[in-house]
Amino acid sequence: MTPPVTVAADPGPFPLPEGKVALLVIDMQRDFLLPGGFGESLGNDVGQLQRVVPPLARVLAVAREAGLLVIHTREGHLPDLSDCPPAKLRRGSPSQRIGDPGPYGRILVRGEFGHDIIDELAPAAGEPVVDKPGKGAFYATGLQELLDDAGITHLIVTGVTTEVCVHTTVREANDRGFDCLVLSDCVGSYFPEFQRVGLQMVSAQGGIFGWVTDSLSVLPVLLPSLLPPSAVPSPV
Ligand code: TIU
Repeated sequence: MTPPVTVAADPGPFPLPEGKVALLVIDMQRDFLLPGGFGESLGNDVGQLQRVVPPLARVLAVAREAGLLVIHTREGHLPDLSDCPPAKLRRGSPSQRIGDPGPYGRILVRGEFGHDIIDELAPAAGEPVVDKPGKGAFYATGLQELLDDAGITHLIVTGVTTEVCVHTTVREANDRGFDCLVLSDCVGSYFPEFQRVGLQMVSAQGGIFGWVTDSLSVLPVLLPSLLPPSAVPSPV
């Protein structure tokens, strides 16, 4: 059996075993990325998240071409908010709360325009979209079963925000035995400091709950045809 290909990462090479790797795209929703949405109502600079879109769109295209399972997630709630804990509803002092009417429909409510994924990263036909009421993608969802049924053991993790839903999901995945590779330029935070430290937290202590690399490192491994000709081993 040939060993799996690996991606250079921090703190060490991350294996991509054939047929066992999925791309997870976390919460790339209008409510978090567009001006006027939930993210901005919390007082955040949504421009900080926009920079994730071009590299993530490239990774998404290559992952599809390479035949990886692509899974999208969306944070949000039922229209009656029965799945939203009162503590989450009350939290902070946003100008608009979950369920309030906003420029893109009711904020973080399933079925509303703002709850859906941005056009640039729209799920392709057949790609699972996991709706989650929490920050982590495993809590109160079918993600674990979906991954187990597909034989997935390794996750390439992207999306927003680095220190909230990406961190929570990677920690949940790690506790469930999945190996996670976070792509630094394909995850985003409203706070540059949290982005930097959040990524360090993942791979510190010998990869305490994951690995970190960037899209330029992973793309040619996913699709060897993207390697420059000089890097392709010549046949013997
Ligand atoms: N506020 C913030 O940074 N994030 C969230 O509320 N949700 C996600 O990270 N998706």
